[in-house]
Amino acid sequence: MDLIIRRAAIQGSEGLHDIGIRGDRIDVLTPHLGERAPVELDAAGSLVTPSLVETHIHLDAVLTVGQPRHNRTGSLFEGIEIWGERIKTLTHEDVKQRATTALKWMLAHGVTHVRTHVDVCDPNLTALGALLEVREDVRDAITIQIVAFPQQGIYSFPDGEQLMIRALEMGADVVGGIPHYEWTREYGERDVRTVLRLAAEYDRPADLHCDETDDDQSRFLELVAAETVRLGLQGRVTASHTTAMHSYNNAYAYRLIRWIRKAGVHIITNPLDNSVLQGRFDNYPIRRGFTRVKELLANGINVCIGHDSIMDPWYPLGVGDPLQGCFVMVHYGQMSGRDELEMMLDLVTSRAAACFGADDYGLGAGKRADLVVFDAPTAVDAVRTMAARRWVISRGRVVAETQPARSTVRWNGRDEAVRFVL
Ligand code: 17E
Ligand code: FE2
Repeated sequence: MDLIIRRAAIQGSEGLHDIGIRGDRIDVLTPHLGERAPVELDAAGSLVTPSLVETHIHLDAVLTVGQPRHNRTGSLFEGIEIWGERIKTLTHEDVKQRATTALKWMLAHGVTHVRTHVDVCDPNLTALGALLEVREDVRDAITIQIVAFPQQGIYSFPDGEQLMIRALEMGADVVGGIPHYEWTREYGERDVRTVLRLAAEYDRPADLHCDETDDDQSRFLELVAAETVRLGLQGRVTASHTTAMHSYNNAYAYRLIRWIRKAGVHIITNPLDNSVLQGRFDNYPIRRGFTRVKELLANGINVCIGHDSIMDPWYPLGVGDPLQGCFVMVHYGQMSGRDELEMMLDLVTSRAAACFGADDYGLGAGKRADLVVFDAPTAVDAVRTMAARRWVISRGRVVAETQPARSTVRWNGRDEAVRFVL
């Protein structure tokens, strides 16, 4: 063995396990591994999971908060306006530097797979050029998928369709879209049809920003599902945000959810951004503008959580930790039932990996050794305490390490450690 993780708690298994890693693969999981390895990590009863998968982030925009100005209304639309100004001053180095910094933050939180949108509404495709290089630079630790994302619309921006095609020719991995933001309903329909046609023609997955609005009349997801079925793309298509679903009437939502299931469309919800972006045009009571995660899951649809933004025109906070999305979702989506809490981590691990199409992912012999050791004994504790990622392993190598904070209280004249676990 090259690396052994000892005394790991594993979701769904009784007792502790040793995990033996040879090269970039998990070789064996067993209660006790007799042999030694040059690197041995003692999980000491802490949770070990497959690494985290970030399915939705805008790496071209990360760390631009306040440039050239802050978002005063907090709306998605002001965010897009500000970004439309900032994109004009993008340089290759600027994008590479910010994206790389954010990727390091994510890696330290256990993320080894990242799907990033990159705005292609730029005749120079500056950000795309930079992120294609970043994708290669980080390949040994992080697998990146780049989505050609038409932020201003495919038909509401000059030569939008040509830019999408150029981006795919240059090497974008995934076809993006934004039907609800196109100038008209008809342009929005063309947006969806084009995205899925390109996905079929170029044999790439599709991931559209879809119905990210509080407008209950924004109903492009049904067309995404229909075109997915018509073109035989089941399992290869993702709809991100889908916040309008919050506001649909129940009869319509019922029908739509059955249709999404039939089409095998993955749904990505972005609790961090959408908790602050949605409902900005409401008087009290203010809608949450959150897609129907409970119902989607109950109907067998694959749902995962994306971060969306780190310190950009849409969301001024963030440290690149997918667990923050889980934490907010528990509250905002009222997913505090015991079963819900226990599966929350899956929305940034196994479910996210299914959406991403990650190869050889999981905790089993023969799978790639992409793993996280949490400073917490269970998945619920990990989300509750936003536990430090003690070690992150990518392709069998330790790529990040965190020293957890240790608290003591002075209690009756003595120092006493406080661990925040039962
Ligand atoms: N662009 C968009 O259309 N929606 C978002 N939530 C972000 C960028 C972050
Ligand atoms: Fe997004």
